[in-house]
Amino acid sequence: MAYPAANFHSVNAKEFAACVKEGTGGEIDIVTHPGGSLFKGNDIKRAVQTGQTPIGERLLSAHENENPVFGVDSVPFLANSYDDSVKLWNATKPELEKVLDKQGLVLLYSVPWPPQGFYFKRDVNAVADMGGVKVRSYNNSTARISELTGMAPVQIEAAEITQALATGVIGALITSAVTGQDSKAWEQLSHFYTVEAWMPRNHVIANKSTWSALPDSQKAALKDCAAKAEAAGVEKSKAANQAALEALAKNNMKVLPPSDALAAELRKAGATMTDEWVAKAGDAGKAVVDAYKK
Ligand code: PCA
Repeated sequence: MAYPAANFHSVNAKEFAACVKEGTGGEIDIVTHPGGSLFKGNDIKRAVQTGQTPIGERLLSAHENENPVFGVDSVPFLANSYDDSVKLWNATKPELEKVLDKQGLVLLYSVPWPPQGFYFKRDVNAVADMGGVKVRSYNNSTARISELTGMAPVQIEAAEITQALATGVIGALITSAVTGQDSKAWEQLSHFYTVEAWMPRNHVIANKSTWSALPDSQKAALKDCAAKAEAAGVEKSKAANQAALEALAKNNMKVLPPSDALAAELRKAGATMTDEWVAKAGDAGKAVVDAYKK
């Protein structure tokens, strides 16, 4: 796992592991390694595919280059509330499971991050104020919206944000209140704009060969614990978001919505990105969005 031990995704995964241990009478004992300590975020998917580790948690939108469906959760303003995130997820799941299966992966559960906002060192009231700022990116959408707003995206693991801010490698973030809190964003940044651009998801995925070799009773226990973790994860995400917004404010950050002018400019960039995504995602992508909008 790529995120810190106290992060709600990591806590949820630990509870999932405990559930699996109990449900299999101790036969499956999953040990979680948070903070990218076993594999860094960007290496986790490959490590699970190749069987270097049987199970892992990954933000699949970071692999949108492999298949556009991985990026559907990060299409700007498509699903930026918890209800819509769950709805989009239910519409996406059948297609995503197919894509993962072809890659030798089995989906266990998925949990959304809180809505994504923008962190800066100063007031930003329009896209013109962002020009030239080096901003940390974690997937295609963060990189593309940065380009469209004149910023310079730099791909950095979540575990390295604090250091990258301190050394001036980056001067802005696009992420949740939670990751801002996890990274002590207030040490270098002063403003959090609650843009609510999208809600990317972490997915817990297993190696297909490992999975296939399990007896049905163990598969059932894993599925049952996964369903529980998916439901609990949404609630944990909501609670963590509230707590993080409070923590940012308590550490003297300005937490505020974007100005109307900025919001309109970001919507425009979002519309461009939506067109780009629809064009590359083809019929499979259209089917997912149609199912979501039904
Ligand atoms: N935190 C993760 C992904 C989205 C989020 O809120 C990160 O910044 O890496």
